[in-house]
Amino acid sequence: MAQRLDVLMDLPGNGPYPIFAQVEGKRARTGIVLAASGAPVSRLAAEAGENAPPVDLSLERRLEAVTPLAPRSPDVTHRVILAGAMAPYTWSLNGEYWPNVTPLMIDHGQRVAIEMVNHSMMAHPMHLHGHAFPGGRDKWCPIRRCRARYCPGAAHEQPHHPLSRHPGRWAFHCHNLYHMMTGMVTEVRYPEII
Ligand SMILES: [Cu+2]
Repeated sequence: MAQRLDVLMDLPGNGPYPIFAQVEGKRARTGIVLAASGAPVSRLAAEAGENAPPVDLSLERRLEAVTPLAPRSPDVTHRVILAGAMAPYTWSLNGEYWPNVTPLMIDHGQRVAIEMVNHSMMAHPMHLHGHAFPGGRDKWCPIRRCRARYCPGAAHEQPHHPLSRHPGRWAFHCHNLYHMMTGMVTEVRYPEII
């Protein structure tokens, strides 16, 4: 949920090449068909043959940047604990619930690492407004994306390095809106913004 990838690829021939997105744990799917003009496109089933497996980080683990994306080590690191449960149905960042939160302060021009540790049993597609996660120099998430998914029970920490260059007050929240509505929102703030 709430993931987006920008992908550039070369396709041989005229197609068609169906690109599906399948619902986690279900057969339902949607998608697009890439095909050259005039190429035959046949009708495709609305459901896949099998349920999609649980989403994990196995794809991210296979990805590797051709060249390092982060030009330097982070200047500052913020750690964010993702927590919550089904009963009571509340979800928090660093034990805080919006709007009673402590902003993550960053300075203009800094390279910032946000280490997210998921202490809950749910995945959380974390979304930072106004910035991108270009990834680090290591294999973790070396792709440019605007959201980062954090899977349940993740003991690992994944550093991301959004470059701070857009002064303001920016929402940083779980993109499962039903989590966000219970308070799973914090703020990334530049000091010049009062
Ligand atoms: Cu969430």
